[in-house]
Order: sequence, then C-alpha cells, then structure tokens
Amino acid sequence: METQQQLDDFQARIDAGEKIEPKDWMPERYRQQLTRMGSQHAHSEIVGMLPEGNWIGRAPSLKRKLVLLAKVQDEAGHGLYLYSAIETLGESRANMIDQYLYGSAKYSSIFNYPTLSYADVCVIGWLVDGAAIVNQTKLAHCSYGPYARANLRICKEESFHKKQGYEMVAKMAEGIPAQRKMVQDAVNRFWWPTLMMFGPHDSDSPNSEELIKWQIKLNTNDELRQHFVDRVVMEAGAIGLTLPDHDLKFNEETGHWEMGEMPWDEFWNVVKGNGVMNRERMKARRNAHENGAWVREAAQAYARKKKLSREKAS
Ligand code: FAQ
Repeated sequence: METQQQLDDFQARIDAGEKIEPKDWMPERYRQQLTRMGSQHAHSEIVGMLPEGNWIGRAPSLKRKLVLLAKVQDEAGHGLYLYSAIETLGESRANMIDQYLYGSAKYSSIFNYPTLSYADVCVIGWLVDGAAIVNQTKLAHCSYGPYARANLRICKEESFHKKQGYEMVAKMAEGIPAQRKMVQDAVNRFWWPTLMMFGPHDSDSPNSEELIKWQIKLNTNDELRQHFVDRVVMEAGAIGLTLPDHDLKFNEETGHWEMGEMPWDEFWNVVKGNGVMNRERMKARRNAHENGAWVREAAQAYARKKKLSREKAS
C-alpha cells in the first residue's frame, strides 16, 4: 500500500530536481511507466539497426561502409545501455525482450519504413537521429538516474550520427541531378514519419501528463516536435532541399514554423503493426533471437564456470 505521505514526499523530491535511484522508494506506477517507456526505447534502438544495416554491404565506398558499420554497432550499444538502465527497476531483460518479440510491447514507428536507396541512410542519419537527439537530450535530464545517464551517453554518440548524416545529405544535395533527385525523394518519404517519432498530439497522448508530473518526460510531444521542425527548416534551406509540407510557414509572432496536419491515420496504422515493414522487422528480430539462443547459453555456461572456479579458489 502506498500512503499519501509517501507519494507527497516522492513528488517533493521530483519537484526539487533530485534524481531517483534504483533502491529509493518510488510509486508502483512510476516504476511501470518508466519500464514501459524505457524498454520500448531499448527495443527501438535494436530494431533501428535493421533499415540501415540493410545498406552496409552496398555503401558506396570503404569510408562510407566503415562509418555505417560503426553507427549500426552504436545502436546495438544504445539498446544495451537502455536495457541495463531499465533492469534496475526490477524487470528482467529476458522478460522485456519476450514482451517485444512475442507480446504487445511497442517500438518506434519510424523503423517500419523501408530504405529504398542509399540516400535513405543519409536522411535517416540527418532526420531520424536528429529527432532522436532532440528527444533524448531532454531525457538525459529526466528524474530516474540510470535512464538519464544512459541517455546522456547515447546523445554523445547520436550527435556524431546526426553530423555524418547531414554531411552525406549535403554532399548529395550538391551532386549531379540524379543525386539531388535521390536525396530529395528520401526527404519526401521520411519527413512525416520522422515527425511521428515524437508521438501523437498532446491532446491524444494519454501518458504525457503523468510522465511530465514525474519529470520522466520534460516536454510534451508537440513541444519537442516544434523544436525539431524549427531547427530542420533552417538546415534544409542551407543545402537547398525542400520539406514536403505546403503549409509550412513562419509565424512572426510566435517565432516558430507552423506545420501542416500530419497523416495520423498512417501513424496509428503503423503503431498497430500494419505498416509496410512491421511484419518483416519482427520476423528478422525473432529469427535473430532464436538463432542466437546457443550464444546466450554458451555465455551463461562460461559465466557459471568462471563463478565456480572463483568460489573454488577462495
Ligand atoms: N512509435 O501517450 P503517448 C532512435 C505509442 S530511438 C510507436 O504520447 P508516451 C535511435 C506510445 O508508446 C527512437 N509507438 O506515449 C535511432 C503509447 O502506447 P502505449 C525511440 C508510439 O510514451 C536512430 C501510445 O502511442 N525513442 O530513433 C509512438 O508518453 C536512428 C500513446 O502515446 C524513444 O523511444 C511512436 N513514434 O510518448 C536508432 C524515446 N509514439 O505504450 C537507429 C523514449 C507514441 O501506452 C537509427 N520515448 N507511441 O501502449 C519517448 O520519448 C516517448 O515514449 C514517446 C511517446 C514520445 C515516443
């Protein structure tokens, strides 16, 4: 039973900007919400390796292959930081992974779109990593210590991802007409799905109020989306690319770029598992998990053997 006093003391700690650590008392609902959101974040990083991994063997030069290989490997690392952080809330990694591969846990909608050309990889670096940074820079200051620290580390690597993406997009944008066409086409296809990464409008976001009260989220979905749009409009203009939103216009009064209405039906369709690539992504992840069972068993057997020999020696 949680007493009102416990809840009030907890809220006072949050309001004072204190970090909550794994052994501290916390409301059960705080634990559940963080486990839900943080584990979905971890799953997204892991699924997120698939669209770009598809292009490692086909990147146009050794340099581009090396950069892409390093980036995709970083995403695996981000997944691991996040699973480790969320495990401290009491949920086992095996359960979280089970929930996502065979249960109802979600992962980011953006990874259910195909990567049709190499320009898609460049645009993912610029836009998708760019959106992830806007979101995660805030999460790096969230109230739960392990999740905040994991996001801080992720952001350092993610900012390299974004820079390499923008550099590639800029190079293509100043290339021959076929390259400019290819990169503009990638921007056109990824623009709206990238904006959907920030989640539904605030009025349709059932979790935001609670998450903001507990400083798990520091900003609403719409606030972060706006921040991202304001930044990207300038970046696109600087390299001569257009964004596929005819309603995009600058509001002198607010100082923000107003955007058109997003294709929300498409968003909910993808979230419900009916996007172009949902089934293929899940199949690839389940296969990888099942085919990797022997590696996990071998690693556990090795750890057991090491433990036994340490115990014998002491
Ligand atoms: N996709 O009430 P809200 C990356 C669900 S990492 C799918 O607003 P909330 C790195 C939501 O779960 C990208 N589902 O939810 C990378 C909820 O359903 P539930 C991932 C979505 O939690 C780059 C329902 O809709 N980042 O990209 C989405 O307050 C390049 C109602 O929504 C994170 O996960 C969506 N886009 O806010 C890797 C960051 N949006 O669970 C490779 C942490 C909403 O109640 C290459 N997460 N839903 O059944 C967050 O900041 C938040 O969870 C939001 C959603 C903002 C995503």
